[in-house]
Amino acid sequence: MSRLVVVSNRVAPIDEGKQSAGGLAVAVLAALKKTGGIWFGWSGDVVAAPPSAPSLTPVGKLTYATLDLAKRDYEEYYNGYANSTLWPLFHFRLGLTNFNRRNYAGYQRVNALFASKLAPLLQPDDMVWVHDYHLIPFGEQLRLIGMGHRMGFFLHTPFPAPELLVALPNHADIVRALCAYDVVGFHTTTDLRCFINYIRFEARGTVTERPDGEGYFINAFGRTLVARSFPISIDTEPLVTLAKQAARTRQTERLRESLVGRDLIIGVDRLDYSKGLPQRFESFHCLLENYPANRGHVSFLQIAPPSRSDVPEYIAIRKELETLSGHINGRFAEFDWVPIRYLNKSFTRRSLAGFFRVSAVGLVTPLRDGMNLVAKEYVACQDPEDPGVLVLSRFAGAAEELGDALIVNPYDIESVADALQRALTMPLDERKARYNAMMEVLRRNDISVWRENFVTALAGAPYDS
Ligand code: GDG
Repeated sequence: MSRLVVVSNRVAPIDEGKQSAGGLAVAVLAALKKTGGIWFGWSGDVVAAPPSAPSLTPVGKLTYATLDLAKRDYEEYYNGYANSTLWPLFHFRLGLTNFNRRNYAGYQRVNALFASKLAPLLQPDDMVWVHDYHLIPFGEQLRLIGMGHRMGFFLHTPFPAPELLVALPNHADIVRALCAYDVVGFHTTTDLRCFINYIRFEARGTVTERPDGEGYFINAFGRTLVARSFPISIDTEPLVTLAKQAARTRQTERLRESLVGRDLIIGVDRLDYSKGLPQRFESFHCLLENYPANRGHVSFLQIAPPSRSDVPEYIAIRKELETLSGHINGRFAEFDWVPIRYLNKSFTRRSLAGFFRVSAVGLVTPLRDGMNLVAKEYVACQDPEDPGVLVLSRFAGAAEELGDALIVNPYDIESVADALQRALTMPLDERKARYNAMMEVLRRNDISVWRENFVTALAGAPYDS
């Protein structure tokens, strides 16, 4: 079996006892443990003079290989091109997309630097699996220095419609870099279609459906590769078990007691403008305006740990949410009831599982999201005998699979309020039917299926010959 080498922007050596490991880390680790290999990327540290070689931490058959970033690289590559150019553009937010040549050069420079540091660690038969928008040029850079390995890339964000992508000054370079991989994976068929449309109509490449139906052969920029959707998922069964246990913890009990018979709506998101939080707060406001019987009887718990706090747009959205929650609470709160509980901090996975289980409604309303794992986690954490209802944005990748949620348009504030009212009053039979249908999907496609499908597609490379 070939060794797997995983490359992602952040590598956090995982303390397995810790509850905070996210789904991706769990999935990647399981694969790495099976095949042995390397997990390579940024350490998360910014230093004045980064060491020239990666720091290597062997754990069994797996080696963590991490590099520190210089301040300038952190600014140009990470805060700059990755998070101020590609992230907003890939989330269809042209108005928030900042472009300058300095950041683009920094992005290319760090990708080339990282590729040159990984190359000496590679063995001939290794498969290299690169993750996310920070590292699109990584594979091309590896090829430029003579690495002929099988290389795959998975995009965790949406892929933008070509009409938006062409606004990026170096769009052709970015797509050419994607075509340096042997397999390019997206969450949804919508993302895949956007990529295919770019290849057909902008790059003038050819696209042929694979005879086995598993994606498409792409011929472009002098290469042949496979493009396919691989909807990421969660570690379903362990989460079901965790939620059952978490239902009885002291913390979950305290949350339940604090509700004194009221219903809880829950949202859990990184504090990011892609998650539609202002619109979500407005929708809850609208629920209280249009359905006044909910006043004093329904609370909304929004957990939003801060992220990317150095980027101005993230500072702005934080302020906006503070103003909005203050305004809504000021308007409706009573001496014994606060409508919005807005928390800028993170909780353990166990705590979140307990909170999800207690909540009558999971409110997941991104304006655009690659998949959105919270939607899937909320469903998996429900009590099968008395499940809550998921209200889900049509613009989350998860909506392609979770059609039994109440699907909403997050821009349409009043219709989201209507959906919340419907969720809060939904009969048990309907709640169960929807829950069972969604659990069927989550059991069929869990995180191991996602990982196996991608690794199998990569093992079949090269597709050139
Ligand atoms: C990107 C894409 C795609 C959140 N708060 C806490 C916490 N979380 C966990 C959630 C979930 C994860 O973080 C967030 O995943 P999402 O998928 O919802 O969103 P992004 O962070 O934007 O992820 C997204 C994903 O990559 C995977 O490809 O689905 O579209 O944007 O697991 O539970 N975990 C803990 N405490 C918190 O307070 N422990």
